[in-house]
Amino acid sequence: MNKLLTLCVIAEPGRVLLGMKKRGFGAGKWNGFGGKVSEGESIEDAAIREVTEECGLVVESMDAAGILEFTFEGQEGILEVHLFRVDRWSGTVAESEEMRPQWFAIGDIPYSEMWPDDAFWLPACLDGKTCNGAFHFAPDGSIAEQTLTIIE
Ligand code: 6U4
Repeated sequence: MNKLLTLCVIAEPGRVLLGMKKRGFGAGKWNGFGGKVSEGESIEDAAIREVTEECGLVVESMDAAGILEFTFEGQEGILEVHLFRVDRWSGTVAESEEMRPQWFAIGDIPYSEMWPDDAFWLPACLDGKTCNGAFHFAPDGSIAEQTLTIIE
């Protein structure tokens, strides 16, 4: 069975909020905000909950921006990551136990310190497009195979 996760891209014209993951899966990488969907929770509710837990902001408006599937050589299971674009929020950005948030200008996104798939879909996502894709990772962390469909 697929593991359901969320990933929120919090952006306003010219800049995007990323978090440095401090622990667990993907530690040491800049990433959007999200995590596992809990039992009985809707995917949208999970996305909104994770944003507040990880960076302190309260989502006021977001839209679904596609689904990305991640698989890993030699490992069972598929991570099914539901992508959301957050364009309105309230509250103030706060560091959490899990994430150190920081704003980046769109031209300064630190792709070399992010999951390697991000360089393929994040620019399109920031342009308001829908990204549906599948990325298969080799044991060294590189992308062995990929498909990506970008919908205007
Ligand atoms: P715990 O530690 O159980 O509280 P939780 O926050 O529920 O963790 P976590 O941190 O495992 O879940 O979620 C992983 C996050 O990383 C999700 O937002 C999805 C995201 N993610 C996973 N693979 C990714 C990839 N290849 N590219 C990417 N984000 C990815 O940009």
